[in-house]
Amino acid sequence: MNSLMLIRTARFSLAKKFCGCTADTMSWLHILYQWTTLTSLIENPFRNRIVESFSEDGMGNLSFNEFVDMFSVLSEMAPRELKAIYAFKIYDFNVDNYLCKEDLEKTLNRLTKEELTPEEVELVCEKTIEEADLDGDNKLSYADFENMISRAPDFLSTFHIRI
Ligand SMILES: [Ca+2]
Ligand SMILES: [Ca+2]
Repeated sequence: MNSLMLIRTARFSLAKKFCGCTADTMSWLHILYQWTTLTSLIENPFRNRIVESFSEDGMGNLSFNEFVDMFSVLSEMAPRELKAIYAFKIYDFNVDNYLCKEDLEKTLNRLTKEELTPEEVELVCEKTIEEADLDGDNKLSYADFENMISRAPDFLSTFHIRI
């Protein structure tokens, strides 16, 4: 099954989840209700960033298609590469297409629920950049990031929810 088919299957499963509604008949209220009951997303420390990253305006205002795309990428069936692309977008807090130390600090604080001291966070982020920065520009491009997560197979598990 290729990536596109996987996404389509995920969309189909999502549509079924919405009580068999089609996109035309589904009300926004209904979507919102379903959405708030998806506790796995609600509990995700990146929920705001996830929603922002999937919205064209970057503010978290999702069109229906963007909403469906979001759940397609979060589904367990989504290809790993697609998850990696969106994980990178989600961690890129200042939206400059690189993960700098500040982006990584924000990411780590959320992943660890702010249980680390600022010094520990700084140390981990410096180490991460040191190890993953292949071209030596002191920030992580998508290529650097992809190489980093290829060595950590569980890394993308934050981006799974059951649909
Ligand atoms: Ca950035
Ligand atoms: Ca780099």
